[in-house]
Amino acid sequence: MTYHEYNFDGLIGPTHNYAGLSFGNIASATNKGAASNPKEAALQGLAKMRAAMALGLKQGFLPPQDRPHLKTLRALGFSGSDKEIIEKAAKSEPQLLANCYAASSMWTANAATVAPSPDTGDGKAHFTPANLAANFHRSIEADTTARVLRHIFSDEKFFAQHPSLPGAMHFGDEGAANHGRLCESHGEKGVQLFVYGVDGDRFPARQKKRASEAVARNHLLDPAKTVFVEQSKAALDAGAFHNDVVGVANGAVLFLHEQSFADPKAAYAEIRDKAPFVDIIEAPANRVSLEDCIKSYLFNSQLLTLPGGEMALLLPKESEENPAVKAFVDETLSKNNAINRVIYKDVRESMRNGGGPACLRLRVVLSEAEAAAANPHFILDGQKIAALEGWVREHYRDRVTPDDLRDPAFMDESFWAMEALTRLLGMGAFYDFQQ
Ligand code: SUG
Repeated sequence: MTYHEYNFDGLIGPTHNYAGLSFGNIASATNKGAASNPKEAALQGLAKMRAAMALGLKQGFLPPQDRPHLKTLRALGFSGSDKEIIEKAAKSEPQLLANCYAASSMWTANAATVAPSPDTGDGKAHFTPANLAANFHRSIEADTTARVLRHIFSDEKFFAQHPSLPGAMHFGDEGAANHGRLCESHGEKGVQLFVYGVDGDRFPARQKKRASEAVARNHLLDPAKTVFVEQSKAALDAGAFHNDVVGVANGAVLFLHEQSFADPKAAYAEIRDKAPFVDIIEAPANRVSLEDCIKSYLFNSQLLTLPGGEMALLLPKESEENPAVKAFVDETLSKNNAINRVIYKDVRESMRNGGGPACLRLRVVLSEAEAAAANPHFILDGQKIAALEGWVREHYRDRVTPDDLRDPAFMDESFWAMEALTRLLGMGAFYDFQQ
């Protein structure tokens, strides 16, 4: 059976803005209050999807969530018409309103953890939406994410959909951003690598070990093919709020910073034991500092196996602009190892909130039969991506400031856009605001 990796990117929503909501995410804090450009953001995201498709790769997307999330505001005691809810929240709780306006579902690496069918005990592909308990604005994504995943991967013959983990931060789970898979080819049984954190001196850890263990149990993974590794506090405190800021795995390659793991020697030994084929490519700290990693998002790249078997690194422009990082990337390529192609893409609007190319996608490895069972509206071709670009051009603003969130007209525009999207994608009355 032939398997392919599908990247499901988050379609960036019309309320994309910079509200400084994520403690421990340095870009989010630095850009708090800046003007955003949702139209540019969404088009940059779609251009990245086009670049992957041009490489001959399979590309899907997850739709944005409805924001402002009035259901949450109502649950928190704001009442009246939709307009009144926005006005009251803007007046008394502007920060809460900003949380309910976040377009953060764009970072679909945090949507869920996915185990492809070759790795699971029952031969189905398993999905667990992340509870994202560490940040309020993200925790309100989990319900709709579960609905989206069930909508796209609904066939129970092929797909097992789990609820997000209970217990809030006790089982804090951030999805695939702290999870990787090593394999000899996508369709062979792989080794699943879960990275968890322990609170640093400066920043809290979002992913708990017990959460990763629970996901592994639910996904019926083979313990002999599963590795749990602690992230280093140095990386966390430097701003690696998710492990995918300091490392990425694809196929047989683990590409990471020397200071990613708390005990790299022990971690590499276990990984090599369980995945003897692994090729570990490490960036030494004396070549690329953790600070350069966080600024450039070198490891928040997409490491992609191309149809001809080559491996490409899709990096953000910020990596090309950082001399130490660029030199390291050039050297990695010149060494003639498994990574042999580099593409730099501009996703600056997302980067300013701490989300690089890898944050913007959820990897789902599917057999041809599984792909045929998935909802075709969410798997892209040239025509569908052009339709999404047209939708963005028609509905999105090119400038949003914190003050715009107070204006009920912005809410109306966002809901009109989402309404049009549900029509385009045949989703029916899918979102909470349509109930
Ligand atoms: O959860 N930023 C996101 C970025 C997520 C990046 N994802 C991965 N590394 N996989 C976060 O911190 C900022 C929103 C704001 O501040 O307006 C935000 O949610």
